[in-house]
Amino acid sequence: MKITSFEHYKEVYKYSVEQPEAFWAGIADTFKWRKKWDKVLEWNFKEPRIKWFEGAKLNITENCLDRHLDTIGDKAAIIWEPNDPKEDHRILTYRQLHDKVCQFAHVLKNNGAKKGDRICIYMPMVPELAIALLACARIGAIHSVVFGGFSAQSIADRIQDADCNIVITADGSFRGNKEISLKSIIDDALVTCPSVQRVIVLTRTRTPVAMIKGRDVWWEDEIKKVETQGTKECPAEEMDAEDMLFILYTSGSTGKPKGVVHTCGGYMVYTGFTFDTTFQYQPDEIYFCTADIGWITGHSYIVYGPLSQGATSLMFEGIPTYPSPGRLWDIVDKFKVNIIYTAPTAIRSLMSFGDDPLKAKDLSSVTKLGSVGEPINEEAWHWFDEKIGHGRCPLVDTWWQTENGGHMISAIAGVTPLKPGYAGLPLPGVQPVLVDETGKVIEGNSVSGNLCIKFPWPGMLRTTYGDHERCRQTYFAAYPDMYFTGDGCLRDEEGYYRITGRVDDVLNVSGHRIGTAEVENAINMHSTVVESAVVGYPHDIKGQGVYAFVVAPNKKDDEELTRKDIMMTVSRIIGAIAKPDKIQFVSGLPKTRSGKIMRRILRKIAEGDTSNLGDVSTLLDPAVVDEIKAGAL
Ligand code: 6R9
Repeated sequence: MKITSFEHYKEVYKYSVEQPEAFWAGIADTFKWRKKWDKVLEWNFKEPRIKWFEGAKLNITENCLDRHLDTIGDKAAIIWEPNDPKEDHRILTYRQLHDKVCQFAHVLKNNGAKKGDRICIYMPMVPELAIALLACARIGAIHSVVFGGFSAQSIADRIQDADCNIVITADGSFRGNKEISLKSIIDDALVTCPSVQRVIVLTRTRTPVAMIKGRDVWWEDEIKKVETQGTKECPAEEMDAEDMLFILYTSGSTGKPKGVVHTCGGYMVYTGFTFDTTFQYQPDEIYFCTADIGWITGHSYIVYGPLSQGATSLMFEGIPTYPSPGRLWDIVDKFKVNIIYTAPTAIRSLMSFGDDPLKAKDLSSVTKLGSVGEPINEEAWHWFDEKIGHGRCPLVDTWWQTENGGHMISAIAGVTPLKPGYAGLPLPGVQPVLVDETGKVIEGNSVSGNLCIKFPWPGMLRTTYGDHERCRQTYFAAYPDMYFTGDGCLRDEEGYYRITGRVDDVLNVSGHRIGTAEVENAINMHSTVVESAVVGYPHDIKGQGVYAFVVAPNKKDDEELTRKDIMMTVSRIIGAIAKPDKIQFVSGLPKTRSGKIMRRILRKIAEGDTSNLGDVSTLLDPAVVDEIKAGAL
């Protein structure tokens, strides 16, 4: 939706709140439906039960592919830049992408996939990853993408939770100067996953892999079979608006990640609408989102949102600093990128190399900038704005979550005012509220509290896979009739929102959500560890670092080695992304008489702020605090 001015935004926002059903029906009308809805919205946040566009029939891939063929069939849908700049880039037009998705949809069918099946995807950032997602959606199978940085154990947990019958992977992946053997990690995972009947393996790194007879097949061989069959078109499965589109696992305050469920109709409408609105996408623009498809940002803003809007989405296999810290800018220069959407952690990392990597790079094509994943500090905001946007590009700070499906609070590029450090105003249709500890809604401006949303939006999660009660407990039980985000937030004198970070036990490390309980469980698996407590601390590049206090009385003399062993344990159990940055061995943890760990104290110590630890009188053994303070890293 093109919003032309701040005044226009205010009008649209008002209408979207006063007549949400009419507003969203109007947006939904811009999509292609096999059959329109009987009812726009039915909801209660008690159970919760949320249905958007009930009775409507569609297939999201007809919106992302087929409907563009007559108009922009030859436009680039995906531009792919490989990890190694010496390798050729690839361009897939909408027509080519459509054909490849149809072809791979046939591969899935030939391998027994049916509507409603859950399919796990563990792949590098190559176009075939987008093709795999879309092919699942084409036949009505539910994809569950697992980020390439997760361990075999994490993959196994996710496959078992969703009872997947097919895995799509690759021999390996290239990331920077590293080569990761994805298939062998899958092999380890599958030892405990009897539900998996078939593994489809794409060739990427040509590293040797074990191919198990009757279970494993090569992607390329299967494509050849489809070619010999001569089947080209693959009619899209007709889906109900409320049928599941995908599951994506995310961390919360408890140990086990939850499978967030998104559905076909609402998610399509919401990601398409927010992509178009936030970035004010123009038909000839090249849009570059640096996220990985393994996270929600990649799902919504590399694949579904941009493609449903007929955009050109640039996809990058590697990392911003390889082979040099100017790589991202080389890519922007090479493809004359217009819109860059990235994360504060990447900005801070690139900032640390100074201005040299920017020399001789032509960034004049850039018109809009976006940030996502964590609060953006002002220094990073200004650097991005000045050095990359040359002070003439709107920089939108988009706040949202896996559970939200798409942008919730964000400036609209070139339309609503920008405030460094602020996500800004809610997008049309989004109704944020701040509540205090007792659940009372805090009215007015210049206030802060816990951020909730009081009215449904089409992109919101419907359940957590296989455990609806957990969904209710986590998001809808803290405050009656509201969705609780888990974030703290400030609303300034003008009504602009500034997200201050999580108020629960969830860390945000380099924009990745990590539950402290998850990391503690992994650390506690190490044989010499008795117990542990994990907190976050401010980290220059990552935003937050992981600080672990560990009780391991019988550890080996070599503390450094034990630290490494613990790191290795966490890598094996969760993945390298969750490795603690600091491990402090302590003789005991500060606990209350009822046995609760006082994290508040540990957080302060980890932050290096030990001057005022607050009331420690309820502690079982206050002396332990002095010891921990003295040994702080
Ligand atoms: C999209 C995504 C969600 C959590 C969220 C919040 C933090 C994301 C932010 C932001 C401040 C922003 N977060 N965007 N905080 N400003 N622009 O990142 O989803 O991985 O589920 O993380 O990330 O704390 O609750 P997800």
